[in-house]
Amino acid sequence: MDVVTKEVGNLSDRYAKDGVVRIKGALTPYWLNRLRKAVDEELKRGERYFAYRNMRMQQGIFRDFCMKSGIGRLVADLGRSDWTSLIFDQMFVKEPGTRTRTGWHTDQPYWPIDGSIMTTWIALDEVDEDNGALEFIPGSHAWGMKYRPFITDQKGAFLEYLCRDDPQYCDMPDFEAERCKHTIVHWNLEPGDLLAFDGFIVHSAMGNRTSTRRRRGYAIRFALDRARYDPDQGVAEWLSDKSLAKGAPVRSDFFPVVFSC
Ligand SMILES: O=C(O)CCC(=O)C(=O)O
Repeated sequence: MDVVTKEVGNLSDRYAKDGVVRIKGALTPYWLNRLRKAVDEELKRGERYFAYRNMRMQQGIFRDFCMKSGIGRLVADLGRSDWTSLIFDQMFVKEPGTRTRTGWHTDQPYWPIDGSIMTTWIALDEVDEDNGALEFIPGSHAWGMKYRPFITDQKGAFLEYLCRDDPQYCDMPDFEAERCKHTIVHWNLEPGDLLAFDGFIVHSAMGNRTSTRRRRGYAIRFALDRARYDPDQGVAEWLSDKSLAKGAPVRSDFFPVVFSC
């Protein structure tokens, strides 16, 4: 059963330029309902905000969605890639009253992959500025900056930098303090809408200041054909794949191809 109810159309140009686009109504009710249930089941583990990841490794709804729903074709079309492979999936649930903003960051410096990664972030609830909308600086994916990874507290606020002496990284400016210097965008989302964004785009997520409206998001990270394995980059040991040489395209048993044209 296909995930998308719409074609990508001319969004590819915008994705290449801005590094982020929204696709309204991307999910069919079939997948939306199944993913919502699967997320609620997963939440029973009671982990911290960032810890719900790699659910795709187990048989079940998450894996089926990643591999069989048709989302790989959407990613390849949008990213103008001949194929796409699955890096990992992750869910982000901001409970009512979680006022902490997820700090401004870029994703890819955490991972051993250079070149193009696309995240699809799927809204499983209504999302807006009150309950944790994601914010982006369009075009920042093309600045050529590799910002230093950092660790955060349980809710996503900055704690301290990692890899302090590694010259491939530079420190991230305080984007929150200098908001007025940048164009910052966010979208209000309906359940089933999808944000697609580049692994190097500068982004953040607002806090959830509501008392009743949980915000569930399901994020999947895909490599495009221009991505290259780089074991010298990143801090996520759990993404290391000894079968890939430095510079190899990111496709293997561990990073399975989801779609190929
Ligand atoms: O959903 C969130 O709260 C943060 C998501 C995010 O930063 C990401 O997917 O890279």
